[in-house]
Amino acid sequence: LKVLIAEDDRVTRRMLEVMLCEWGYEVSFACDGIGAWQKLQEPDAPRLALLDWVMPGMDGLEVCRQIRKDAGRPYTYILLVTSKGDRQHLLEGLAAGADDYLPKPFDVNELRARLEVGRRIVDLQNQLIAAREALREQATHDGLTGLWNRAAICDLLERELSRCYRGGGPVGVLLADLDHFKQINDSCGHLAGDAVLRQAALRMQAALRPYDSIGRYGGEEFLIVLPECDTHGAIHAGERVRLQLQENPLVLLDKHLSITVSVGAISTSSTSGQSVEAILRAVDAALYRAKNGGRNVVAGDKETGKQPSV
Ligand code: GH3
Ligand code: MG
Ligand code: MG
Ligand code: MG
Repeated sequence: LKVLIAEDDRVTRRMLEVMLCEWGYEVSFACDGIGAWQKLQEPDAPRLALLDWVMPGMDGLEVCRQIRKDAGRPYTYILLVTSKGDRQHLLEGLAAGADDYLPKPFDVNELRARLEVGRRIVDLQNQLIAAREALREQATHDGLTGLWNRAAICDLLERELSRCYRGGGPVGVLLADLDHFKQINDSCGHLAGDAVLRQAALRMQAALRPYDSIGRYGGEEFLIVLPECDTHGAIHAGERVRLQLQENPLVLLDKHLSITVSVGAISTSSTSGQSVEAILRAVDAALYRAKNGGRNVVAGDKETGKQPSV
């Protein structure tokens, strides 16, 4: 664990360095408050800080206050180490945002024990951050394919649409549905079906541009949002998705398995000012036409007509 030692006295700094290194901490230094403040704002800053109170420039108390103002960052555990040992100063230090307070001269074992307390708090917060990230991932991603889930891709579509209607470029929308997928489940089993879904999802994602988004809209249906994409571009992107599957058979238990996809492809450039619901209805209708057109087909808007590709 990284620890910042902010101490203007060279001898004390050196003494702390030797001890902390021996206890297994990775040490960095500041000789004054401003240096400490800067070090604690760096991207991979120490999460544990030993601050002296009296330092030139900015004192330890001011450093505490500044750090506590910055609520967006991971928590920094601060141990104030100072010759101001009376109760009044202790209260002032804690009020400024210090977590703990150790008067000089200090007992070496006490310093070590108090640093361990700080380490526990930092570890605890790391666990909380990891749990929060895992929850966020679960809330927005599909567990099977790792793509955006339905709620997340619909949110994304809504954001893109409002950007578009505020004067941005058109948004293309694809709805891709695997053809005769039920047969795979029926003949190879549900687990094999899951594996096919995962592989098909990766294939489709690979056919898109980095700033396009794909989510699992339903069982074997995928919604794709294409920023800055007109009707022609949407059909073109749909073709890329379709060909990606047609030309790269999936591998299942060492056997090749051909699977195709039907795609509805529309864009706001031909359906302006519509709600998310209307856009979803339009792309669903286009998908329906693709299925009726024989499957393994991309179909566009009613206005642009069916665009059979095989
Ligand atoms: P079509 O070409 O008309 O789209 O035919 P289809 O068989 O693909 O479509 P249908 O809607 O009849 O069947 C979809 C199947 O997808 C039925 C359902 O059991 C299966 N399915 C949905 N979600 C999952 C899943 O998470 N895993 C697996 N293995 N199968 C799923
Ligand atoms: Mg299907
Ligand atoms: Mg179906
Ligand atoms: Mg379906």
